[in-house]
Amino acid sequence: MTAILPTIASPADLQGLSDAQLIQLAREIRDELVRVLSLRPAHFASNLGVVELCIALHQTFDFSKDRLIWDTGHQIYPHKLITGRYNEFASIRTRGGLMGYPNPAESDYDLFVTGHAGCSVSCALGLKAGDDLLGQGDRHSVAVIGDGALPSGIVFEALNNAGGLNKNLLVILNDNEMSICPRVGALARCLDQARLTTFYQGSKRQIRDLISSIPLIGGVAKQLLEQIRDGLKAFMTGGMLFEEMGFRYFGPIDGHDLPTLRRWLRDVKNQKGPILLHVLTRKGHGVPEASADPVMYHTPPVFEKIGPHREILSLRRGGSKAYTDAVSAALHQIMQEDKKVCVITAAMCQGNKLEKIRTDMPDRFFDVGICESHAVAFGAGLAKAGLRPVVDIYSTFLQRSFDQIFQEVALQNLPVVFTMDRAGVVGADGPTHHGSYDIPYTRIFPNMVVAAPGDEADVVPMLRWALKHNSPVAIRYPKASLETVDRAVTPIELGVAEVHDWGEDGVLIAYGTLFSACVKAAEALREDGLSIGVINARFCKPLDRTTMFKAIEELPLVVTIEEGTLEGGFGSAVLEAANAAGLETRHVVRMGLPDAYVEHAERHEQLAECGLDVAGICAKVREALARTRTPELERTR
Ligand SMILES: Cc1ncc(C[n+]2csc(CCOP(=O)(O)OP(=O)(O)O)c2C)c(N)n1
Repeated sequence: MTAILPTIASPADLQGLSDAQLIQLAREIRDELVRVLSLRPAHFASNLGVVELCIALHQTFDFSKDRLIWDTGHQIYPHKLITGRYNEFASIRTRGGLMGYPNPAESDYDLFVTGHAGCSVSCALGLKAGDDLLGQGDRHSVAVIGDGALPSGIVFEALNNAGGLNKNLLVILNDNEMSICPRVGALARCLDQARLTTFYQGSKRQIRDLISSIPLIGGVAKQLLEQIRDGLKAFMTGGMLFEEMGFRYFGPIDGHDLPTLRRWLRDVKNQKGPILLHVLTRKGHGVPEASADPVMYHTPPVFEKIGPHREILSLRRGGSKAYTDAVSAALHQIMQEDKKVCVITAAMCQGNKLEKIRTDMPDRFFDVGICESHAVAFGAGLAKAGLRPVVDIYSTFLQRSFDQIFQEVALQNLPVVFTMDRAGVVGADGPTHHGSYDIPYTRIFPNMVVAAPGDEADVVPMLRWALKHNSPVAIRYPKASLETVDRAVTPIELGVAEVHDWGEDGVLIAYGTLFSACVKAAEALREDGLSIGVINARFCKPLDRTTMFKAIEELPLVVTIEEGTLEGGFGSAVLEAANAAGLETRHVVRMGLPDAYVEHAERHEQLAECGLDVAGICAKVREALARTRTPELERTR
């Protein structure tokens, strides 16, 4: 049989294909997903689940002019495969290769670079309103959103706005009953109810047929029948919520049946006003192990495949322990000891490795869904009630809660602990997922304590310390394997840095887990005959002014190092404090993430690219010393 997928240069090539050929194409797309994604961790089950939906959408609409937004964007691989990127697909999530998310730089079929959940309906509605204003009202606008992303607050803001504007907008609810973990909350129950009532489609058609088959009734009688129909429809489907918000609700329909999908898409395509089409899919569809365990196969480790039915032989699990493991284990231990400690996750139980806490202490474990803003305000409520909440959210997703960190937590000075995982560069997920900005966005608020463990040895004491402290504390740590710097660890004290080594030619002040790279760099520089000290800063706020100022006043070179943006970060905090104290700071050099988006690649490649590996730190010290030792500078010092 000749392969079809390699012949699809653009969605236009789908048009001449028969149903049998389209079913073959779906099979080939799944085979390609299995082939490439067995080689590296990537979003797997979600992509397997949307193959038919993706084909049907591209057959029904012309997205070279119509608008298509995949919410979050992690399920965009089939779309990439049929929008001209088949030949590059094997490069996905590698340095210089395709991004694992939508990327307009790759294709006109991708409209926004995304990776955070919940904005599809807003963006699709904005595009529709913009196109209408610019006289391009014939462009259709479609948002595809999962049932995991649906409960995000912003989605309801968008639905509300769309219902009010009454724009022609198609929202496709891709309901696979899963977020990364099983979906949670009341909306989940509402969608479950809709699943149970698939007979509704038939009933509706029967009622519609009945209405149109009674030509003699008109006016009031017809209106009455229509009202009964609408009432029945809402009652039977769980679609009531959407109907109340001004959407017309259709479905639920089978999202793996191509002809059905196409028929419904064609049907709703030219209807007026906001439409919600409820599509039922199965995460991991087509790979038995993935559909049986969609949590594991959301982003599985490297795996081996066999057989005609894509059975997965084995997963390469394991690997070294990460900071996430250390934090979740410490939290578990502390929660066993102190019944006031609670943990809140925003749909990242698996990513944050909180499963054991969820099982062992379900009453103090809260998965609020992909609702980071709510998670923080909810944590504030718990704290106000007298509990000790830990809000465990990735640095990048906590950005969603900026205002709640300010108002509900910092302004009230409530003892909420933020554990900010994935702070720093994260590797293959790329710019949407790097935790680049948490230092600036937490350190600007009065009352906040902003801290970072220097290594594994700091993790437990810092967390214990934070949970005894009576104001908000934000603790950051990266997506990295645990490292320990060999030393006599000093106790955690508010605003006190740990001086590992003082040095004569200069000092490296590490904020966070680059501490270990700094120690290695100092050792390497010793071979150049340089005496470079290392300080484990531990706190960005309050800053250890005594130690920082002593270093600045006494040493010829001070290098601050952080795995966060240089704009407003730890180095900036040091410079601001030194400036306020009237210190000379020309020999203070800052190292961190650039004022640019760091592309997807392996984490070690990104660190090297940003000069934040051992070689980069050494190079910076040599370069800075060469500069500070020029006669010109010597004179002015
Ligand atoms: C703001 C935000 N929080 C958390 C995540 C992490 N995340 C990625 S995909 C996902 C689940 C999405 O579920 P759903 O929308 O139902 O899509 P599915 O994977 O089931 O197709 C989560 C929680 C994210 N991308 N963005």
